[in-house]
Amino acid sequence: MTLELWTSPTPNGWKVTIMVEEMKEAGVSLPDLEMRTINLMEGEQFADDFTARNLNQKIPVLKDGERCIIESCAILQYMAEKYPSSLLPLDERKWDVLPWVYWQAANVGPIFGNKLSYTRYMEDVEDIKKAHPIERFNNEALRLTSVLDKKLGDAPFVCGDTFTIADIAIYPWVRGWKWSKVNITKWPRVTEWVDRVRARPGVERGISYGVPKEEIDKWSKERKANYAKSGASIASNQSLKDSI
Ligand SMILES: N[C@@H](CCC(=O)N[C@@H](CS)C(=O)NCC(=O)O)C(=O)O
Repeated sequence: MTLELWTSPTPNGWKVTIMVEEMKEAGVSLPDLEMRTINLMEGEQFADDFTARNLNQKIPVLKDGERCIIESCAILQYMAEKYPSSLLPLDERKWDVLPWVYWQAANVGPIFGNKLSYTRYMEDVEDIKKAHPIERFNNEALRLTSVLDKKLGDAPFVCGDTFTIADIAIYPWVRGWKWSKVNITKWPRVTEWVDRVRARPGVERGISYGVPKEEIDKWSKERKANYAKSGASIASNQSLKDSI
């Protein structure tokens, strides 16, 4: 049965495309995968066909038969459990990994995401109104980076010697530190981990989804402007409704 992934080239979207490519690297034979890029700037996430798959109207969403799985980290866990590999142990050792996937979903994504929004996407908001959220989200992003540094210790990956879905969940937000202006360079173990994860062929293919090869790590001016425009349309209060 074909898997259908509706996604976009964004940090939450890249988690799943990295997962797909890392599963291939781990020797999993996946069913056919049909990918559809959702244009967030055009508001395709609010269309009826998208809402039927994800009431929360956000990418990514995976459809497997009649089941739609929403939330990037739930998709990582779903795929890891359905197609076993080294990316998640399925015995009790999974509890060394899953809490760090939840940690990402509850902390790293929202905090780095909010920092990014206030730093890059809210040009129309006066600086004085942005100062407090920028400071707060920046400080919390730095605190989370220091937690990641401690968790890594001297190990190559978040949960020890093996690359797992915890690395896949955390990496896409942390790798964008220059774009979100969260200065992680005080923690060399974190920057080395970013480089180590980036060097994996599966990660390279996963993050190149929707991005030309020469722009994977260094966006052109046009791409930056496009992301800023798309981010601004998402960050604007117009897209916040009190019902769907
Ligand atoms: N917690 C969700 C967050 C999903 C999310 O915020 N996706 C963004 C793109 S990275 C989105 O679809 N934004 C569109 C919008 O807010 O209208 C997950 O991890 O899947």
